[in-house]
Amino acid sequence: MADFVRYQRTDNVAVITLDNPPVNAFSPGVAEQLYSRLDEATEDAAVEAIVLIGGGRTFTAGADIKEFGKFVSGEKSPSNSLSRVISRLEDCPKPVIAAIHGTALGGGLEVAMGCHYRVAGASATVGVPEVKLGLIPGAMGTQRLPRLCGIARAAEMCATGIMVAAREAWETGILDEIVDGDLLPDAISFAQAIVASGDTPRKTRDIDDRLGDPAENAASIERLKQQLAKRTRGQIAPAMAIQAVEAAATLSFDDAVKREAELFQECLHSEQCKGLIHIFFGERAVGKVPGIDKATARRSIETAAVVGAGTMGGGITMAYVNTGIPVVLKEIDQERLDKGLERIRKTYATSVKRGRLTSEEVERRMELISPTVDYQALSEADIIIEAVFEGMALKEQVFGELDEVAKPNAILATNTSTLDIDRIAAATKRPESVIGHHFFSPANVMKLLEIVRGKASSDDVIATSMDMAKRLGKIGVLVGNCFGFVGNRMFGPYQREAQFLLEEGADVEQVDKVLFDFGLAMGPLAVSDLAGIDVSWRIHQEIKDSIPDGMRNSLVMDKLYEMDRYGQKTAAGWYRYDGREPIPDPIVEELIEKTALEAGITRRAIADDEIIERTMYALANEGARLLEEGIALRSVDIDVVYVYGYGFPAWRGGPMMYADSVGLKKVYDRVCHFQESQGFWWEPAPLLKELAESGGSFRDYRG
Ligand code: 3H9
Repeated sequence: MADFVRYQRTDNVAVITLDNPPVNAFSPGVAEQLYSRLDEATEDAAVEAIVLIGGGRTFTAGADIKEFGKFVSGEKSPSNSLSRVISRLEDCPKPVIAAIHGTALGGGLEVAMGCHYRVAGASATVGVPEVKLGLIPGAMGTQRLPRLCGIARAAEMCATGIMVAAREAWETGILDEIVDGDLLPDAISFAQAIVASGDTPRKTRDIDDRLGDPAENAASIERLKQQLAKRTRGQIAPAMAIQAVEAAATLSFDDAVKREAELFQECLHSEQCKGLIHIFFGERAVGKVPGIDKATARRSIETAAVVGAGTMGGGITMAYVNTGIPVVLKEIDQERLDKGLERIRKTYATSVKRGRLTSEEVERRMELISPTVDYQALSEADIIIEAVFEGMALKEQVFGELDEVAKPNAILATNTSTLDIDRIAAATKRPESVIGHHFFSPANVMKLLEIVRGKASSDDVIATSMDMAKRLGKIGVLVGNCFGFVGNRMFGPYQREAQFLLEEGADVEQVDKVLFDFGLAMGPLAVSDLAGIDVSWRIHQEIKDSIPDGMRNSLVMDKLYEMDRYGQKTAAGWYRYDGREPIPDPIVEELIEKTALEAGITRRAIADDEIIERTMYALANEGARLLEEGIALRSVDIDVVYVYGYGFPAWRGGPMMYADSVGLKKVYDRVCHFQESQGFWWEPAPLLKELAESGGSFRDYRG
């Protein structure tokens, strides 16, 4: 077994260093080795105090998340080695000081709280983010944290998983000292001062004067629960985290630890924990693209240009200037340009109002934008992102013009959400420099960037695009070129089924409510109103000729378009709107009923389960096609696209993981049933059939 824990002595202080790169997670063996090193330090008569520090970039990121799946599947028996070593730290007769740099997270902070004192570098952060994995702190953290910073603050930290900066952690009592100099020598001096004071080591479990006033705690927790009701809708771990922390006030330390263990196990065995861990690793997996690595050349990006100052162009401009990259913003005339700039200013003004930005910061960002109506002004940009209307002819024209003015090594990116990248690239004499950068609205907020590789896109353009996503604070997912790429190609069948269900007897509110309750950020019809019925109609015109004969069409949406009901922007679409508040509209209900009658569709009561099956299995079936065609690299890439671009609940792990959790045999059987009862568009994807018959899963499918 590798050496995960190093030991050395400096004068009368033993320095124990965790050394399990990249983040010193407590992988199998780490806790055991730490235990032995503590024995060694205890037995060494020359040692009077111990400093525990992390090697490399961080203290420790806590338990090894990869291990949890093995416990749940029974492959390994759950280990309590982390708790055992924390108790060993606290019971150590010599003072133990945690020296924290980087992050002390989850089990990492629990280890630090088992130490008698904590010193940290000024840039360190601490937190218990287990809830983001569908868990609660499970190594006595829910009991030690309130003993340091009070029940109210501990409940908030455990239930939200927020990271707390060193200074605030010091102010709330989690840290004892912040050092400005070199961490290790300062931590050693701190340890020697403790020795010199002659104080007996202070156990966190014995601190009983910081829990806070019961009435104030109750009020804070009530407020916290209200905040969480919306933010963590559907999730079980946040409430369990609060329950565990509250036990600190009513039970003895040992009994409360038992309660924490029960709640931790319940979370660990939940589907939600599986889903969230799948997304945690998925977020990191999507950055790994076969054939692209650190050695792949990159193009340097110091300046950008955006063509089109509409909603998308404005959002993309903000995403760039927020990162400090100057942007030339191009429109066809001054009026549109002014309107676009006004929209950007308005968005920033809202951030100032909410206290998220200062007016000075807004001015600094606005100064990074150079508005222009002249194509020549784009000639110095390292990357140009086109964000004009969704129409092939217009995009071809724009790329032809960009080809004339852009400098030789510039990346030419299109923000198209559906169109053929290769055709757009063919409008230039440099298709290797053309790539899709599909942002999601609002582009300055949404975390997903679908990076669409054309057949000629060069490796350095792909690698630079993936890096650029990170610089913008986004998650870049590389996908292949086809109509709608990953996200919108799947969204087509999903929307189709939602709209067919209306014609068959469901109402707008029912469909949206069922899917909202399933966990989606918005129901499909509310999304359609937000995205714009005119936009969907325009896309539909682009692909009309390629729709197979006999394909059933969603009839109502075209009629809404003809009635100028474009959604939120016209205050009427599937709903009518009072501001942004959707209100069910009897006119739409009548329209649906009339349309169904004319089409000869007999309406019936639609069960909620059918709404879930028809929409979710439509997603999974199309996702299976994307996988077998290689448009998506892995099923988790699809899941990440849906969680970060389409408001799919992360705790369900994304649509492919959801299908896996239902069981592909069942999904396949239902898809076959819908093919018989609905029509040929439900034909099962060959990959779905193959995996259903072989007992496989999307998750384990490797192309
Ligand atoms: C816990 O502690 C439970 C206990 O309460 C009770 C137990 C009984 N385990 O994010 P990065 C990997 S639950 C395993 O790209 P950064 C990560 O997958 C845990 N692996 O770097 C990646 O691998 P690869 C509570 C982990 O600098 C590599 O490390 N702790 C773990 O942007 C680099 O990660 C958390 O939830 C882990 N714990 O960010 C902390 N952490 O190179 C989760 C990371 O193969 N971690 N990896 O792709 C984080 O938030 C970030 O990773 C961190 C570093 C901020 C630490």
